[in-house]
Amino acid sequence: MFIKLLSATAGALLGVATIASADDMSHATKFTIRIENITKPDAFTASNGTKWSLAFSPGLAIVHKEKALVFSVGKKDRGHGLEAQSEDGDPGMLAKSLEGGKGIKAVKVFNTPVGAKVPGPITPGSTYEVTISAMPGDRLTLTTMMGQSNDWFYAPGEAGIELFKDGKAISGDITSQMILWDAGTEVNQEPGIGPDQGPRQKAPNTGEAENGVVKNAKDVKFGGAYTNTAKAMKVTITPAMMPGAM
Ligand SMILES: [Ca+2]
Ligand SMILES: [Ca+2]
Repeated sequence: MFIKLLSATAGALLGVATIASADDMSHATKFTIRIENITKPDAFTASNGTKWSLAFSPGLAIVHKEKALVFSVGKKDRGHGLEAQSEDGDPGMLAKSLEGGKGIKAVKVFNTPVGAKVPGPITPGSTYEVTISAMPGDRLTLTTMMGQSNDWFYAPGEAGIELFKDGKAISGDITSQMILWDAGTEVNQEPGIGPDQGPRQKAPNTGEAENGVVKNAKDVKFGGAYTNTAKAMKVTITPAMMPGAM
């Protein structure tokens, strides 16, 4: 009886401790993330001579503790909203399904370019900015659609980006960690002219179903030409100065 009580008490104490640490964001570091479209207008020419510009869609900044919470490479899309993010540039459903989920600490939507009054994609020269708060051990996943594709999205590897190295907040250019992925949900057409791609499709979720898996776009038809992320965007992260650091 005594042992039972003791273990119940210990369990309760542990429970309390866990909740307290999960909620204790008073020592969190604030980070500002900038996603800049560094392409030029009409920078691309399709096989039929059509010139086109590249844009990136509204997306998400997700702070998480565990790996592979948004997608798994080589696995089918989970049906939680990555499809709408990748095909239609709409992060709303993915945000809703992730919010409050196990291992998810925060989900921030970015949808309004810096200096704009209304939500929209970032066209050449435009930038999204989003702020997050995180603690050592936290990871960051960013998602945004490659606007002239059927189902391609930029994100880091499935594990996310470690926001702290040896307890110190990361800072600077993180573009090299962003990868162009094919969500495996819609059959690819030639970028910039495909009739079922974001800017031209008749309605959201239009196009031939692919029934594929999430793959690095370098391994899919048409993908190879667009996988050098550093030619398309610049992503930087800046931790806020800690109070009293100056
Ligand atoms: Ca595809
Ligand atoms: Ca489509």
